[in-house]
Amino acid sequence: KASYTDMWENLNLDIEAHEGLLEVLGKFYGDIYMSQQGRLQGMEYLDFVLSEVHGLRIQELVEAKEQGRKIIGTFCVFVPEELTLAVDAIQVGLCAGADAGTEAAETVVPRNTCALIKSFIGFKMAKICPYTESCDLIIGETTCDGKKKAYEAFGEMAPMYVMEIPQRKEASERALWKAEVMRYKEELEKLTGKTITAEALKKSIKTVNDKRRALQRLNTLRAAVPTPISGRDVLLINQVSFYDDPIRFTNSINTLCDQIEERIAKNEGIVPEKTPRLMLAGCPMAVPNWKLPYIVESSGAVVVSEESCIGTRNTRDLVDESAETIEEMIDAICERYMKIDCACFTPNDERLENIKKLAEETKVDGVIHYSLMFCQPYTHETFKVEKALADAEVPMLAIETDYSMEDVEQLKTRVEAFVEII
Ligand code: BJ8
Repeated sequence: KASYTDMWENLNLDIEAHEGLLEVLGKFYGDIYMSQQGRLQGMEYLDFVLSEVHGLRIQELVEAKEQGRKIIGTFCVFVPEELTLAVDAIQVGLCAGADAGTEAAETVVPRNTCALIKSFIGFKMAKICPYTESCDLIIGETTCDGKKKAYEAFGEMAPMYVMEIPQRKEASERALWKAEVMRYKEELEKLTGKTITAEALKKSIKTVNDKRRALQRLNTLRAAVPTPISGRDVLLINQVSFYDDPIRFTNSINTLCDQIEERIAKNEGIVPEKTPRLMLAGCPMAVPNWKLPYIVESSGAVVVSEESCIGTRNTRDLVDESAETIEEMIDAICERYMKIDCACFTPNDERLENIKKLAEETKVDGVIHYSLMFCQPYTHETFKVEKALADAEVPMLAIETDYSMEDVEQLKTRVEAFVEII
């Protein structure tokens, strides 16, 4: 503990504020996670990772930096981890899911900005995120207006690089995306002094695909009736996938999946067979935003799929592994990332098809569409998703909320009423 405090001081964290955050986080985790009955043994790994999320993992990053490796922070699943790994750098997600430093954040971005943006800015301004402070470069991206303008403010506080993300999927925009992927490659090479080789890129494509394959396996297994694992545990797994070492993470998730298979073979579930099954769809839930799954799972339902970037949007598609030259591999990477159905795209009809397909595959009784307050892209798509699901005769409840706990009771009442009618 003492050595961690030294490490946090060296990272220039506000030690007192950081202690406060860890305390709240620990309590929250105890209430939401440790209170669950019949959890799989493999979840102990996730509990350990989370308990050490500001400790051991940060120590690993510090040690990696001492060996000359670079740390890259990201806020969006559009940043190709394959390239980051190919220069032997480490990629970490910086999206934040807690109300912290909000007042400070509101001095540089408007109040009507979504909680996710205010949170990552607040974490930086309050000096409580050791990941942000460890980064050699932070990658922003021109997705929603809120984020792209916030990066202008954030760039005054941290080393930033912004990728241009297309908003449509025509040939001209695909060419733009390829140019941006190449520009990112050059930036990484400049930062690390390394040149990406075909061999390194092939290996990193496999590493990231393996991580996605493990998560796909998990998502396929949890579709069993009764579902073998809680939604909040799977959300945690998805959240940890943005912080942990990718190879270690993949191995742990595959071990967990082996245990899930045993559980399914015995027809055991984490909840009784008749428990209503729900999908959460919409905005990403960054760690420690466990509010909605907890509400759902204490209202007599279980979450069996997350249609979100901290969920299937990030794991559904793989990069084609048959490419041999760097040029072919870059094309394969570009193609895979252009399949992302973020609400920042217009039109974005693939998302509707993907939601209907996932609802069917995971045998849900209903969908909760989740938008963060002031998130224009996802709140707009609420209407379209509702219509598409109505056509497929799947009931939907639309929820708009933020990170505060003030509306928990009110949300619980709405979720309970929804669970009763489905
Ligand atoms: S690819 S979803 S990770 S942009 S909630 S900040 S959209 S106002 S997070 Fe996202 Fe990339 Fe898209 Fe995925 Fe803006 Fe909405 Fe806030 Fe959001």
